[in-house]
Amino acid sequence: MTIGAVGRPAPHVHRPHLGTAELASGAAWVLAGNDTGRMVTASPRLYPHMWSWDAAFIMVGLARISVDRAAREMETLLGGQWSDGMIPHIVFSDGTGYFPGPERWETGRLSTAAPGTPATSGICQPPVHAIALRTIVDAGRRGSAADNRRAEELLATAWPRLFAWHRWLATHRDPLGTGLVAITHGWESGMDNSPRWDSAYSGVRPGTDLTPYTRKDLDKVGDEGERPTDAEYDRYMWLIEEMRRAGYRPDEVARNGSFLVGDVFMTAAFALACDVLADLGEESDRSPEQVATLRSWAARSGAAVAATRDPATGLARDFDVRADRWIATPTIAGFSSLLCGGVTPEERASLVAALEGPDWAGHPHLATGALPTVSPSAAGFLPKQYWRGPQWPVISWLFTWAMRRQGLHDSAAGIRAECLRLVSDGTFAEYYHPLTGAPLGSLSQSWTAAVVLDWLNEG
Ligand code: 2M8
Repeated sequence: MTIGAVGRPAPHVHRPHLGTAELASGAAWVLAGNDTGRMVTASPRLYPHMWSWDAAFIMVGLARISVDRAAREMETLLGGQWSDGMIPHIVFSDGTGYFPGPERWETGRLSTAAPGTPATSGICQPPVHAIALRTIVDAGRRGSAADNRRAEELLATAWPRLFAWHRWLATHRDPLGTGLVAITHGWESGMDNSPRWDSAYSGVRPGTDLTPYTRKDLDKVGDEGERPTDAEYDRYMWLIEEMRRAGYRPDEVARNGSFLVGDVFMTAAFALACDVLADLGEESDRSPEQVATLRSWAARSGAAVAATRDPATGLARDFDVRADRWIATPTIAGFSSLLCGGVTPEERASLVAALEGPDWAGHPHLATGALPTVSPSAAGFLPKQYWRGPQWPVISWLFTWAMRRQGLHDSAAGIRAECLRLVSDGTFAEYYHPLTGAPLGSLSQSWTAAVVLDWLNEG
């Protein structure tokens, strides 16, 4: 094992350790506190709106409290869906204090597909929503007659909307024609400043006519070392500027935008979600053709992830379409095949061994074995910087959920136990310092509370 940026063992830090009942009530309290009635915002101060993939994980937690409240969250999200099928990455509340807000995106004015209300952003995020629908339907079937009815009603209305969303991705985000889903902005990956995107962002050159802006995130996160840099923000804003000029037309953005990367994690989430949506479709007598289409997208995208495998490490790699080159940075996305399958049993076993091994969750200096976002052995590992190393409980949850579907119960149980140890301080942080277990970013982050609640309520 090589030791990169991590050259020292974790300092011993004393943190509170809540019991199961206290942790569960704390998680429910966070979700209630962030609930505006119309949506559970991603966090109280830093993110006062609804984010697409946060909302999906939040629904998973809400389904443990109230099927109706979880169903309403899905309805709010789908209320922001564009007429072409895209689910935007933000559905804005009336809250202020977040940049870029609706006045920077102006999707209602510039795009023919965006709704006038609610105001939304003009990009998307990983398509994990079918997983949320699955968990709401399951909670309904376990619950009262009223819960069951509510969940089945939601299934009937949401299923075609999610099918349209998946069709949008299959149609507009497959530039190579292989099933590898591409993103047009690093924010679409959900892993905003992951080192996965560094080389692709080096090709994004903000124009001198970039409209000036003021960041608002640094007012809320005291230590700016936990957030992306100003240079990164300039590029984020420039890509939005390009999209505005293209009227957010998806094919034009994919053809001409400065950033286009085949994202293995997004692709794996898509493949998994297609299968989940197909299962739900079969159970509810949806069109057999649409179910078959979902299965074929799942198989194609699962195979596309497997085909990116780095022969040297066995990890999946993103592909920079603009620069025509592989991106082999060792991040958690390298394990994407564990989300969607499509690899041989031997390849899967070696991925699990690597994930649990000394370069990842089994690194001897980690405070807990929750999944780090970058290998602690890698030179680019930055333990407190956002998507460049910290542990995000929601990512561990997604892996455990998907790994169980593939029969990897022991590994999933191990990750769950380590994550619960990490979050037992009750802060429900956005992300955690892998070497000390210290909470970082926003506290009372909804998706952290939601996945903890789900884990704690597992039968
Ligand atoms: C973070 O992203 C937003 C931009 O979308 C931001 O930093 O302003 C990411 O962690 C993203 O994955 C997440 O959905 C969002 C809200 O929690 O915050």
